Amino acid sequence: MRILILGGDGYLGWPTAMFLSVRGHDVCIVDNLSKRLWEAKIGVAPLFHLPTLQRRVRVWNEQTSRPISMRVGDVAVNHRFIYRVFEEFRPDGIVHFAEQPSAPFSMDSREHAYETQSNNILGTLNLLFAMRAFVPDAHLVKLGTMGEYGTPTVDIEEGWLELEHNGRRDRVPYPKRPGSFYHASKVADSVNIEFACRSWGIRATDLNQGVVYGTDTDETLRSELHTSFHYDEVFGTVLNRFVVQAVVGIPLTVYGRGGQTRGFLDIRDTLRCVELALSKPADAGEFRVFNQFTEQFSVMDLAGFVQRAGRQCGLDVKIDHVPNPRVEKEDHYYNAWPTALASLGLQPHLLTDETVAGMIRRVQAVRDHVDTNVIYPTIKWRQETPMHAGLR
Ligand code: NAD
Ligand code: USQ
Repeated sequence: MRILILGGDGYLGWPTAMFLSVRGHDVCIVDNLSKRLWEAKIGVAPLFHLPTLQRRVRVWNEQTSRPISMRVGDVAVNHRFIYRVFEEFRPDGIVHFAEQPSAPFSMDSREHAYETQSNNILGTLNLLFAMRAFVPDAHLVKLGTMGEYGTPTVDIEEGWLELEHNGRRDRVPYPKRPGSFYHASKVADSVNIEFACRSWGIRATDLNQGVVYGTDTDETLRSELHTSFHYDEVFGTVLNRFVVQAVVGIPLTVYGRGGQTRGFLDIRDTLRCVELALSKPADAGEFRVFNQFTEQFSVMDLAGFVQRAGRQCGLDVKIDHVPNPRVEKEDHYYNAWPTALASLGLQPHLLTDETVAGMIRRVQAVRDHVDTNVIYPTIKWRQETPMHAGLR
């Protein structure tokens, strides 16, 4: 299959590109390197030194018989660029990771909320028009988020809800209640993609993915091919952050009471889920939604894993309940199911103390690279960050 990976320089995009290449697909990466610019602007860096995208692709192509191609360009602001890529590469499958992925980033100022929404929503819009113009039969696999649903007091379905109202029935998109301007951008994407499927007959799978954890996949363990792993307050996800905090001896930053419950998955399962979605494309005109996570945990559950695994690694891990910078429920009902991916055959890597101990050992090897100044949360959902107060 000819597969275009948009956002192929990122934490998930780069391992996915290598994973699909190994499995015999013809892979082309597109990225505008904006993540590297955002990192530089706010003063954070991935934990493992990241070679340029050009170098990683060169190293991969030298080491394997399955060359990956790449194009540097912007999906959101340059529709001519993305049209050209579609016209020349003619993908069968498009995996769309190319968005600003951080909730805190989207909440720290008007400027970053605007940048997040324009980048994410308009990028997806350009993509839909490119598909219609050049590959109307191709399959879009779009990375959405479980955070589109929020934390309702009823069960979360997979994208759609059978509704009975005043004696009539309908199948409607599941109600959304995003928890940040970032999560809201994903809701807008879903609305636009569903509309394009209904109107133009496009095939799409919206992967409502939970929070990803993990340092490595089989391919990233090769020299110079690791991925962009973050632990800072902006781009680090919770378990990845906790592992790094444990290694450098900072008490785990549990926000508030820590009863916040989410769906989680191992980075290796992200790759497999994308592959499964690509292998069984949506029908023409179908907007298919998969909940992409493997287990539900509360933040305190995760802190428990890190404490136990830390003990195995000789670390005395403490927990700190820091004031919650976000507006979110800290103790709530949460019941969602990842039924579709399981029925396609996903065999998940479930979280164990050993998985976390493995992450701890990997981080211990680069302990000196950790910048402890970027860990504590400063971006508050209710207040403007002082750094950005002047940027209105
Ligand atoms: P990432 O920031 O590491 O990767 C995104 C990549 O897209 C970056 O390399 C960036 O430079 C590129 N990009 C952004 N805007 C672009 C544009 N306009 N044109 C071209 N390239 C652009 O993020 P990630 O953690 O790998 O997440 C990938 C996707 O998965 C995102 O859409 C994110 O919202 C979604 N997601 C991530 C997680 C998670 O826990 N990491 C969970 C659920 C969903
Ligand atoms: N949290 C802590 N302490 C921390 C960091 C986070 O208690 O140090 C809590 C948060 O308050 C939240 C939960 O952990 O309740 C998850 O936070 P997160 O930063 O790991 O995840 P989130 O902001 O939701 O975003 C991440 C990815 C995003 C993806 C989303 C999936 O950055 O790209 O869309 O996970 S989901 O959460 O299912 O929407």
